[in-house]
Amino acid sequence: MSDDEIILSELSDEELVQQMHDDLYDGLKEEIEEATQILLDRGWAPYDVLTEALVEGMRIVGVDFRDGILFVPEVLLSANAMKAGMSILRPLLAATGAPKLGKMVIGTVKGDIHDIGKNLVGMMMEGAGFDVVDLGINNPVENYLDAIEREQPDILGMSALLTTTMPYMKVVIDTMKEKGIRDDYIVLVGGAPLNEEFGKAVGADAYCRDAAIAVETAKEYIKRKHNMLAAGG
Ligand code: B1M
Repeated sequence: MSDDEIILSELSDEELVQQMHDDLYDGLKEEIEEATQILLDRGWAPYDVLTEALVEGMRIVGVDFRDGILFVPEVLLSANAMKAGMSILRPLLAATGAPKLGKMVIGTVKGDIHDIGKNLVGMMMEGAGFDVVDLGINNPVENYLDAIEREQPDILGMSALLTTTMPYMKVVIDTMKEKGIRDDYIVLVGGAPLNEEFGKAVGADAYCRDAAIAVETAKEYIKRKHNMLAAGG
């Protein structure tokens, strides 16, 4: 059977999720949009659609990209399809009515144009009740500094997906230290090649493995900040 003959709405949930992995792999934006909507209409929680269908699909793309089976143009199509699905989920994830917890400025570091993970973190943070200011991709240190001065956030978030760009996080944090403003902000970092040790080494408050952990970590640090302020510290 060719893909054209598959009627997405007739597939079982399991088959549909499998089909979404295939469609993401093939960069089929409209199919991803349709299937995302079908799962939502069937009562799936937006977070489950996100993680089980879209993020898992992108993980599979990543494996074949690494192994030289997929190339940049194909992966760009996958990324576009993923973003189309995410844009359907975004308002649903953001509409939790959670009380405002704080503000985060987030951006991908200089030299790096990967933004799917960062966008996902932004969406989940919004959903948890944070205001999010997204600086986009390829941010030099000046962008972060301008944004924190302008926005006065509680949290600075940085994302990097390349081993060649992740050291730039240290440049940003060191510059904040030089200016004497490092301790005024909670600094959270994330991205596939990072780990906890790296987060500590660059002077971040915490490394966040995924978007859900970023939310938990942000809440935890905001709570600590409020407790310190209440104690007069
Ligand atoms: Co790129 N790429 N890519 N790529 N790409 C990777 C990262 C790679 C691991 C692929 C591979 O070889 N397996 C590899 C990096 C190897 C390395 O450095 N060790 C790689 C490479 C090599 C490259 C190029 C150099 C390829 C080339 O040109 N030859 C090039 C670099 C461009 C550049 O940035 N200068 C490149 C380009 C691209 C595309 C443009 C084609 C596209 C990006 C499109 C886009 O983002 N708009 C792309 C993609 C899609 C990927 C993979 C396949 C998928 C990334 C992704 O979106 N994952 C990726 C393979 C992989 O990661 N396994 C790969 C899904 C996303 C939900 O996960 O981003 O990890 P992730 O985010 C997670 C967590 O990491 C965390 O939470 C997120 C959600 O749970 N997180 C944070 C992320 N940021 C956070 C910030 C926080 C907290 C948590 O702040 C508080």
